[in-house]
Amino acid sequence: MSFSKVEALARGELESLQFDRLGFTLEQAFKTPFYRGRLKEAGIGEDFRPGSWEEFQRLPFTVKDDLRAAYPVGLLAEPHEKIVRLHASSGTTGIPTVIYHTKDDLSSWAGLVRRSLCAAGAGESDVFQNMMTYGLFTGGFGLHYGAEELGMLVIPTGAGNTMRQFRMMRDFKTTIVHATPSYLLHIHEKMREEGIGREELFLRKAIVGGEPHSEDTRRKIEELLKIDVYNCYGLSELNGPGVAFECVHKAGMHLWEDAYIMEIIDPDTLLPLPDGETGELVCTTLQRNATPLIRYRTRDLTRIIAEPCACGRTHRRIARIMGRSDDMLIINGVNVFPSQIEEVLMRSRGIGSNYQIIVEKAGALDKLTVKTEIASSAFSDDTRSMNALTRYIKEALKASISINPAVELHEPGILPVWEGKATRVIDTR
Ligand code: DLL
Repeated sequence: MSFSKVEALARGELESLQFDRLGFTLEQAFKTPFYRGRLKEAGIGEDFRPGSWEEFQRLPFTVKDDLRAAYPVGLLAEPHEKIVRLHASSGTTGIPTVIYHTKDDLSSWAGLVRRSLCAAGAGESDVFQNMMTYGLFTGGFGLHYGAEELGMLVIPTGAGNTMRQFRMMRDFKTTIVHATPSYLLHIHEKMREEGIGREELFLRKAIVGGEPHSEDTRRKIEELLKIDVYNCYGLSELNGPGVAFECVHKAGMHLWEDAYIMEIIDPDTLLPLPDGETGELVCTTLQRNATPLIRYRTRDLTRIIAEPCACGRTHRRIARIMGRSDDMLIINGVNVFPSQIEEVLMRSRGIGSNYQIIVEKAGALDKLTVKTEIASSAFSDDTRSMNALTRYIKEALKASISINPAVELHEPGILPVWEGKATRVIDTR
């Protein structure tokens, strides 16, 4: 066994560690303007320390919109001098959600990632090529430091520039890559197109995450690229990648329960569901100084696998994410809310009120097309002015959602009209 004692604590010990650390989280939470108000509203005093799961459930939930409302510093529990980094992700409107980190926060995150990579069979002789975007998105930086801590040689290529990725993989004998599943499929297509043989590469494993994918997709990547693929789950609000990770048995992802309390709730009644039933994953942070989160509703649908795992780790697993309980789209790993697109269209002069958002597969990648009607007053046969309007919408969308959509403008009255609830999003992936 090559894992630390905390990964194999007996259930009772793990739970008492959780309750201890929950005390710390509540202490931190009371330092933030947001939770001071929210906990007071819920009748929770500063000395409240749950001693049972029933008591724990008295704590209120936190949702993404709360983070938005608390922007920029309402959820900050530490003085400015202690903060060394922040990450942000898109919200339902232009206001991002922001998570701050102290040095200790980054170090515990790196520790979780290190153990995750170990669980997937990575070691210090591996060469790790990180094909996830480095930036406000947590995919790049998230695995980077844990991979270094494990002692791997880390190549921070970031996303895209596929020909350069090949060169790096070949010249530095990359053995493990980290990417979205769709990018790995794209890599395979590109290899075929460019005549790059599998034998030129030294790959043995891939870590995939950041977007939903099925067991069939995993199998397809494994067969096409002849590598061993591991699922990695996370979200920026809970650090990023490394919240839950598959071990070599690939039978669900161990969610690190010394760092998070996990619950599965019914998204309608908000009541907890028993292990094995599918519902929404809710997590409470246990080790975070700068931005503690209490009962954060991830909107991701999954179930808890409580049976012991053959690897010997006692942290319970979650099943592959089955979907979301909100309307967030994940397009090539980037989170997009339909409301962000609507907002751009509705504030653009010359655009009518009917539109459609089409998400489909184009090869291995996702393609986003925004079809919108032109306002009757603005419609003209002059292609130059219509092209300028298309360009304007494209750029405004790119600025808002960080991805480049195809934009189609239509004459008024062309797109389907909805009598009831409009189906704006057509996702055929
Ligand atoms: O996607 C963090 C991440 C990066 C995880 C790289 C793994 C690898 P966000 O941009 O905040 O953070 O998006 C989080 O992406 O709530 C899920 O809906 C989805 N997601 C992330 N990983 C998986 C996965 C990063 N393995 C949202 N399977 C989450 C299915 C996933 N969905």
